[in-house]
Amino acid sequence: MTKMTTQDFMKREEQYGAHNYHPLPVVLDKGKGVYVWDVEGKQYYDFLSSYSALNQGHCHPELVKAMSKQAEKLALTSRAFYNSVLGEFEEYITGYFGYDKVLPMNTGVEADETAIKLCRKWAYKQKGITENQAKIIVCENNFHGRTITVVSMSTDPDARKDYGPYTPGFKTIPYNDTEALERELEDPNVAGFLLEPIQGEAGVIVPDDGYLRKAYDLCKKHNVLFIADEVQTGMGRTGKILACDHEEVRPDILILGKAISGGMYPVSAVLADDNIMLTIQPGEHGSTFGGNPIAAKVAMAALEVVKKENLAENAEKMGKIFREELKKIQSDMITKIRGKGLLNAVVIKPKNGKTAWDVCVSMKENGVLAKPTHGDIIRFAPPLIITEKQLNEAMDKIRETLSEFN
Ligand code: IF1
Repeated sequence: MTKMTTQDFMKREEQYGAHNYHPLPVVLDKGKGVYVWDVEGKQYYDFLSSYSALNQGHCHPELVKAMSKQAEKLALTSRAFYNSVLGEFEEYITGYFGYDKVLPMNTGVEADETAIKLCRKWAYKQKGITENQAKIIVCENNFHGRTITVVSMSTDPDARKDYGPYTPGFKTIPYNDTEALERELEDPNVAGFLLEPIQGEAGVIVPDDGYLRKAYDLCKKHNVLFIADEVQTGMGRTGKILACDHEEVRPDILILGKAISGGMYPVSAVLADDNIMLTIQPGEHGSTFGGNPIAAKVAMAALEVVKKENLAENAEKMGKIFREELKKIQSDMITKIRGKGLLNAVVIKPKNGKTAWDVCVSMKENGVLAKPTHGDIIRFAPPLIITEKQLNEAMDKIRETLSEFN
């Protein structure tokens, strides 16, 4: 049996897998901490962290242990029965974030869908909006996942084209624009405002200081729920446990995913207080795997690691160094640098026909993995455990890569 090459692995996926992604030409085989290795044994710095699901790093020993231990004991019960782990997780995570209750799901988009359902239930049963008239305000260039309802809120043609008919009940306003929000809030049928505290997929769009606080206050003034999607920005990524913490905003509905499990297992969650959460009664929402024992144990371990290893503080410190070092790079391809904590992005101007994609392929050759979004933006999001020494070494590789295009 001859050893398979990188090409062999890629060809096989091409042949048998749907073509809903265009991956960078690298085949990963192993991960540990901030590093991944490909099938040819080459080592890379992972500067994507699976879109910020791996804040704790690849295969964190605490998470592997939590997962394997529970997997040998009880993996799944469904919610038809109680189990000995779910309540422990519910008590832990509601205490961690300071909410009355949690509704556990699996993927980020399921948590967004759950938040939309909760918001609508609250609209009809608490706010008194007429049935089927509830509206939720979202922002242009949002990304909240890929189900039909969630892409119905999207303004990105790639995310929504040819998926109609779309779910009604959403109003779109520009991001980082509280006047536009205030105008929309005049409509008494508005039930919620759903946003990312920093827009990830749009290219790490950081709103003005005070935007979250002002938007929250406007929602409260109009009895509208402020719903924060912290699937990508949460778990320490932006230098605080939650991005909303930078402005001491406490969302009415908090949406978590990705790094809530440290990338070890699909776990997501929606947190809210009783007046919102109890609008859903038994039999009105659910999920086969939502809140399963493995998810519960892994999530508790992942949340613990964020605090025990001071990941938010490290993200704040390393993010500052990273942006400072990026700014020193002499390259006319870099037109913008932006971000918060270790969620950063660089806007790349094409040069001699070379684009952000070519920069990412060259960075891969030099041992750093990152991927462009929307063609010209490279997102840099390493695991939050990265040390200054590792950051500097990765920085040297990024610097070297850009100098190749000069
Ligand atoms: C892809 C990026 C995209 C998210 C926010 C909910 C979800 C996501 C703020 C849904 C998921 C992932 C999905 C993945 C690439 C990545 C992503 F923004 F992170 F870069 F696509 F926009 N809310 N983001 O970022 O969570 O259902 O995927 O668990 O779909 O290509 P999910």
